[in-house]
Amino acid sequence: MSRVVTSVVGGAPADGAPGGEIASTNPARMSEVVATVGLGDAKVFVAAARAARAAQPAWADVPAPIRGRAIAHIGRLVEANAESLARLVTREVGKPYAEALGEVREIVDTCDFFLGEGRRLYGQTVPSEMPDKQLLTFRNPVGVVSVITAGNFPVAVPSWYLIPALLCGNAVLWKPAEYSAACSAALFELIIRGGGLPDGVLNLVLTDGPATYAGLEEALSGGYVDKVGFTGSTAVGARIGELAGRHLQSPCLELGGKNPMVVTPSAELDLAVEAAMFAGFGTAGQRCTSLGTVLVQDSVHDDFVARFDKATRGMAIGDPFGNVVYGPMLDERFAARFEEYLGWIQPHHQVLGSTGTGRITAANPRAGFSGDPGGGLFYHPTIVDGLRAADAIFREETFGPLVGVATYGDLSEAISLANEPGYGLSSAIYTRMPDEVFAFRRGVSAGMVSVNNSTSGAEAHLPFGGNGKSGNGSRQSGIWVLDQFTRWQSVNWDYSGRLQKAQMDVAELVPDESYRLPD
Ligand code: UN1
Repeated sequence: MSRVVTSVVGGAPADGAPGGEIASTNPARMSEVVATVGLGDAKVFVAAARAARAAQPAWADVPAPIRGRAIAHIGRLVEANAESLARLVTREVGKPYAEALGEVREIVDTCDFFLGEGRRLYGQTVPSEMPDKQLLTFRNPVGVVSVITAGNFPVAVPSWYLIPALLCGNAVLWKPAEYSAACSAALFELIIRGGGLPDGVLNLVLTDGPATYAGLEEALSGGYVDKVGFTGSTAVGARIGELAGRHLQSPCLELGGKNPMVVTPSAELDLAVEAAMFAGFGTAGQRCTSLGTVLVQDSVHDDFVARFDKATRGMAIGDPFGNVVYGPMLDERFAARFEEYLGWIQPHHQVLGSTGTGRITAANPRAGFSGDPGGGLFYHPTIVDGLRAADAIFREETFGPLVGVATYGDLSEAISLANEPGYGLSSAIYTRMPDEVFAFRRGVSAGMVSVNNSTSGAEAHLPFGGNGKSGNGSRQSGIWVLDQFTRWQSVNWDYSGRLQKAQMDVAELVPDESYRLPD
């Protein structure tokens, strides 16, 4: 069944499609249209920001524990609709159904965490340096938050922004990826209905990249947006950061990754192989936390690569409603870009992992493929061994089912290779040695470190975010994201009946500095 989706501004669906109409298709069966998307233009973006601006003060007046109740109800409604939302995720972006269910679970986990935050959202009472004076801190909502998200996690990652932003008393406009518009419209509906949200508190904006940028620029200049959250590529994140910076705002940026996994001689190799497969090829390698390069110590390289190659050749790929490790690419533009990355393979590389490279077709088959590859955007898993630090495949994110392998001698070399590409999102180390764990944790530039686990699969209540080309140091999830969606206000209250001047009118106790203990 195909549906029609449009922007929703101030509670009303936007008229027409000033930005044009596009079809969001099933990447496993490109002939199947999942939704017809009526795109808005920059004006729609600005109208949504203004609607949010108008709705925000009344929303901030709703007591935080009551906003927490709204989040609780959203979580329950998402849970009640988990299977149909997961099916839609699988149909629209091709994520295997088990993973899609996990993605929906992540929304519920996020709601479960923040429903209680409505009863906390603590400030502090702080002692003053003067008598009859109290110091207090309050968290105030930022105001209007504009959230721009990618389609590889079309519902979970948006919830990391939307749920805490709403809980904190902000109004939001959400611009999801066009190719996951049906999933976004479904989540939007669940949040609005589950939360009983007043019109304008959450707005949905469906625009393409240029209209989004133009709309954001205008909304920032007009003073209708106070905070930007963006998940997507490093290149676009840099532009968004530049734009927000011009308005003295620090955005919450969650960008790309070139996530390393270090395999040391003490590693349990089969466990490391299993993790490399899940981290490298799960979601067809299209997570920001996907494994980029395995850094294997010289002495275990051949053994690791032989096992990794064998396991990858045996991996199930195909229909995402089946029992597969991965299905199709998200969308045609990701498939096209992945083909460019495959063009970076050089003669000094050894390509392993499948019966071919590139798109899986009848003429370029993958042994054991489940279903008919013809109509979908399915790609061979590709292991590229023999990477050198100067290679593009080593240095750049290669969003798709491609894992590089390089070797190292000692751990300090592994750490410097891990940091070399300049990203810093996730990382992993396989070892049994505690000293190696702590040396790696300390030396790696990543915001997230897994020990004997995959680079992907972060839990919903730990700080999530990166450094360097992966982000500007902002963190999502758990208590840490509250600092993105609130601003601290400090209050001092003097009831002494006189003007007490800080630093000047303070009592001084006189120490006897010359005192020494008798021998
Ligand atoms: C992303 O790819 O943008 O840790 C987020 C993970 C997921 C989130 C990934 N929970 O892989």
